[in-house]
Amino acid sequence: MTRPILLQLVPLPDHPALQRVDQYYERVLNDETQPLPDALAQRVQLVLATATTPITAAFMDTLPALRGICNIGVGFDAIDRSHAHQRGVAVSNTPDVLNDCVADLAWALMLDTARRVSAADRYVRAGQWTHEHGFPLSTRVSGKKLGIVGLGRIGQAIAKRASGFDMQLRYHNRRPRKDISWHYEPSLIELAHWADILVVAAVGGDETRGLINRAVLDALGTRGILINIARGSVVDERALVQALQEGRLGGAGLDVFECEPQVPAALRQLDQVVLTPHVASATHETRAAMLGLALDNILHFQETGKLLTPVPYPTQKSPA
Ligand code: 8YV
Repeated sequence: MTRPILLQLVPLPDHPALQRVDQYYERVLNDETQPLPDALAQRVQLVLATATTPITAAFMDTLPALRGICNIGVGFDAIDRSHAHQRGVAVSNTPDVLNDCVADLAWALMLDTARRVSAADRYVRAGQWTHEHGFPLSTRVSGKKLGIVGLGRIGQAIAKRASGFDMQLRYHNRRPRKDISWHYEPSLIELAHWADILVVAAVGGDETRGLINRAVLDALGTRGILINIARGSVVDERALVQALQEGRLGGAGLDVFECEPQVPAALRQLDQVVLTPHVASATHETRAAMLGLALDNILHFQETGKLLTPVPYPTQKSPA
């Protein structure tokens, strides 16, 4: 009997669960920008993608038998969830398994940007260190004021690590969390005024697009540091570049950008900026766990018709 197709939009490393998935689905690897032969498209029931793969309404409508989209990643802003809802297509992501790795990278960016570790490395490698010429002083992280924009599961993992650095902590969300004792700041601008370091951990998508704008950056100020491990869309990148170039912001540590993998030359030329290529979850352990959870979603869907970690449709409340 012809198995339904699982359309893979990303090459996969080996994983123990793939053997079971292959019992139920024929896996076909294709780029989402390339049309699939009609005879195959008719058989696609599930799509497996990364969190940054654009899954548009037009793409979904090339797959008449589509029943589910499983993301290898926690973000779901690249999926047209309204259209998925209209089509009755279930969507899953891989929450929790990547919280610690993403939080660790947020701290790596904070420490690097404040203490200028990468800049110091470049300085030594360039042979600039001499008896007469020492590396310029940087700024301390311990004991400073940490503001977190978006206290979801990753934001909480970042916040928990602050106690190790004796930092004061406040956060901003659309609404305060009843299960958290940390100080809630209802105003993002006020949080930026208060904070020495502002970490963006909010979900990406239309609701947060351009949330970190010029006014927020100016409130963070000339000695302030912005860290973004969420989505490039959450920060007004043009305003960020201008603030850094004009000295209105002290520094930035960025793992995500508006038009990845393109990073504006203006950002790449700034010495007070630390740049990483969207690697917050990119460890062997975490990517294996993310793939495992995505495959568990597929197997659970095969057995029950439901996904294990479903993403709510836009009209439904997101999980806390
Ligand atoms: C990506 C991420 O999944 O999980 C997310 O939302 O942004 C990352 O973990 C990964 O970079 C693959 O695109």
